[in-house]
Amino acid sequence: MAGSDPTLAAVAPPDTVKILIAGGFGVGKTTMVGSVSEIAPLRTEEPLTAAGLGIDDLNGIEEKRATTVALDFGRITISRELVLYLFGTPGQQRFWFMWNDLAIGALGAVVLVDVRRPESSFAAIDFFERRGIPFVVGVNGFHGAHPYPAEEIREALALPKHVRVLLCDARERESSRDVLIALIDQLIADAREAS
Ligand SMILES: Nc1nc2c(ncn2[C@@H]2O[C@H](COP(=O)(O)OP(=O)(O)O)[C@@H](O)[C@H]2O)c(=O)[nH]1
Ligand SMILES: [Mg+2]
Repeated sequence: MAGSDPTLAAVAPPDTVKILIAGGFGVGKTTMVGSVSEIAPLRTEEPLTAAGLGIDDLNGIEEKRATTVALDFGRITISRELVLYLFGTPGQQRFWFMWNDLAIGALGAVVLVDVRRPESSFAAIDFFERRGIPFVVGVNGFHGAHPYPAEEIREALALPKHVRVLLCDARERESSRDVLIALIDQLIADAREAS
């Protein structure tokens, strides 16, 4: 019987889970998908051009040269049983119409926050809260600096107690992976509670 053959069980395909990487414009979504993905991430970036002038708010992110126009896509294997497919959402307001489609089938999300402009991620937090999609908050410390403890950021963002807040560096694979693992822990805890 196939089901009882341990060699077959060992090669059973892993569960695949769709996760969104969301947050405001320039918070490090593309960077995170790129640092953590084990396949060359699919990027749909366009150079920031005059067309976005006055539309895309570049305040505080003057170093930003490209922007995601559709999505970033990456993959990370967490264990033999679990593979995450990562979808980075476009951050600018003019692309938010895509978020509903991107959210279909997503089990959870990481909302990235730029510690210097936390308000740019309010809309993303609101989006997942309204839809009841579980999320964790990753606080991307630009220049590796974390001036505020996680609890202070939780308060600033008016996040409920159950939402985990993690300080991270989107450029670092390990750090980005830790944020995703915290999300998986959250999803497992939610599932246990519900059953
Ligand atoms: N210094 C620093 N730069 C970062 C960090 N994360 C992202 N960046 C840079 O900030 C800019 C915006 O990041 P990006 O990933 O494109 O943001 P997105 O709009 O959320 O996809 C890019 O130039 C990144 O290289 C970080 O942790 N530290
Ligand atoms: Mg991007």
